[in-house]
Amino acid sequence: MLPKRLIVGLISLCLMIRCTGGNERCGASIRGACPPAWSRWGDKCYKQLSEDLPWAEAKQECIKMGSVLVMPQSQEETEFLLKNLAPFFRINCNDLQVEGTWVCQDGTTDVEYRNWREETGEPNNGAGGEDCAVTDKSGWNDVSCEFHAPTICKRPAPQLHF
Ligand SMILES: [Ca+2]
Ligand SMILES: [Ca+2]
Repeated sequence: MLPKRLIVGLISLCLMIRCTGGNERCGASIRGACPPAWSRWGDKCYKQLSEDLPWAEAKQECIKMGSVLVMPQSQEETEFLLKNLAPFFRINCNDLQVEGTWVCQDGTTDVEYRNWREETGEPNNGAGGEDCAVTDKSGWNDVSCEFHAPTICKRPAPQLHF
C-alpha cells in the first residue's frame, strides 16, 4: 500500500496532459509549489501584503508581484483566505463606473459570485461614497476605495513543463 503522504502528494500535483492529436507529440505539465511565503489553495497561490492599501494601490502592488488583487470565485475560496491569511480583506469588486452596478474581476475574468452582508443592507453606498468592497466571515461590505484595507494577491501556481 502506498504511504498516505505520497497519495496526498500525488493528488495535490494536479497533473495535466496536453496532446494535440495525430502524430503531434504530447506534452505534460504540472503545477509546482507556490513561491516562498505564498499559500496554496487548489492551483492558486496567495499572499497578503505587509501594508494595508487603498484599492488602486492594492491593485498596482499585486501587479508588481506578477499577480492580481484577489477576487474569490466561491465561498470555499473565501473561507480558505479568511482562515489562513486575513480575517477580512479587500476584494477586486467595484461600482465606480455605474453606481450600483458591481463589476467583480478575478484578473480579467468576470466573477458572478456575490456574498453581500444582508443584515446591514450591503451594498448600502454609505455616505454616498462606497464604491469598493471588503469581505469578512459575515459577508461583503462596500467601503470607500480610499480605505486602507488588508490586501491579498493571487496568482496561478507555477506551471512546470516536461
Ligand atoms: Ca457605490
Ligand atoms: Ca457599506
